[in-house]
Amino acid sequence: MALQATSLLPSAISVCKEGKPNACSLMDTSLYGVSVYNVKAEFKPYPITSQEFKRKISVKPIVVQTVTTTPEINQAAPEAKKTLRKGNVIITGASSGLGLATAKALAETEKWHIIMACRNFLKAERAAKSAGIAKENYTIMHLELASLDSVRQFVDNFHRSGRPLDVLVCNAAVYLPTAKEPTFTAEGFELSVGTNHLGHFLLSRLLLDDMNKSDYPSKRLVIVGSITGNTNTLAGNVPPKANLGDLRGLAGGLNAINGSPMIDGGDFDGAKAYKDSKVCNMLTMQEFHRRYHEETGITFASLYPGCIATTGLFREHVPLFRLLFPPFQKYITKGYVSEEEAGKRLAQVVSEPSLTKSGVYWSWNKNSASFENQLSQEASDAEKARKVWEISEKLVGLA
Ligand code: NDP
Ligand code: PMR
Repeated sequence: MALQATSLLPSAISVCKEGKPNACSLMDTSLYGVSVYNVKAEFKPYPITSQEFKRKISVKPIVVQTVTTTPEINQAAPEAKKTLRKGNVIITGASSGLGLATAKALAETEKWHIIMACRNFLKAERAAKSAGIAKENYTIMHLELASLDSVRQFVDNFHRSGRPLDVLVCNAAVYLPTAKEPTFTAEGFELSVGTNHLGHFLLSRLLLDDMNKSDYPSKRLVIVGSITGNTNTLAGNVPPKANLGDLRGLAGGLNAINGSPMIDGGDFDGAKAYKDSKVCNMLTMQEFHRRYHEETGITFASLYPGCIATTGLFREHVPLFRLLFPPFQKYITKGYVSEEEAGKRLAQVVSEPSLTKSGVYWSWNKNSASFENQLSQEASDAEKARKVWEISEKLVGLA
């Protein structure tokens, strides 16, 4: 978590005092020789429980404070204009699993600079090192998606870095299948939908204009979806099934005080909340496409990368599940894919010249060839997508 990471940072990084933004200094620093953009979060790490949330809502807003480095600008010199500059891609949750594997795959091409947007700075740094990503190919920037203040702070820090933005990959996610009670983001949204959907919704809305302004030949916004949110598949029919209902819980703010922590207004179910969040991810991608593709030329895409049964996504699951899930997927469903292979798939959606079609949900067949997949009825419901968009923009303070 941010607190853990920042408390271990070198003393060269100054720490701001709460409520005293002027006490924050802008200074040049590095960790292990890599440029870092670090946000010091003074608040309690997320998630927060129902009781803590009830106490919190009467308290003053959370202040996220920042320490940044001198921007590392990577714009091509005018005389070098003819050579395609390196693309800049932000990947959320690049500290493990699919995000890390994608960062590695893109870095290996030497054509991309990866901004690893992560909540745990040291974990991200260790992950990048152990994946062998060369230090000139990545920058770590702090992002806690379970806090909208942190999302805004991340965007400010990114702007201060002076980099153009060419591709944004919304990849980070939490899955809480064994939780008995809901936990909440800083603003009091149920944690899975708050992190996986609302955090990314605000992030991508705030960064859309950056992609629009980029001079890169192919600008893309990729939001990672999943088969388990699609009830037109066997995997999507394993209970509890995704179902956003009439969105009454979302409209009520997804907290247990005004109503329900679930989008459909039902009782809390962690596995369903995750699947619902993935439906929101896929609907959001399509709504972006409808609203902005023609105007901006940005490619909006989602994907199911395959069942990457070994990732940290299942960390909260019971040990027996973690033991049996990989062989079950490898030998029974045959849906298993390694982190490396899944990373290559997502890297294709980021950079392959043949995958520029917008509004598509990509999947791969047994020979690892990509194809445009069919979303479930709910995950392709345009009216629902519009409503999710409109409610979400109110919840994140954009409307
Ligand atoms: P991992 O748990 O390995 O990766 C998730 C990443 O998200 C981690 O880097 C994690 O950070 C980060 N993260 C979680 N919460 C936050 C937060 N509040 N703020 C910032 N970052 C956060 O899982 P996967 O690699 O499997 O998942 C990546 C994506 O792939 C997800 O969108 C998931 O839904 C999707 N997916 C996964 C499948 C699978 O089979 N594994 C199948 C289909 C889709 P940290 O390292 O600090 O915990
Ligand atoms: Mg599933 C082709 C069959 C298939 C595929 C591709 C997946 C993917 N799963 C399949 C089938 C089944 N699963 C069947 C028949 C069962 C009942 C035994 C089953 C069960 C199951 C569980 C309990 N599967 C799961 C879980 C989880 O907790 C995972 C989950 O839902 O996470 C949200 C999961 C998954 N199965 C998948 C994939 C990709 C996941 C996890 C990740 C995700 O969707 O993001």
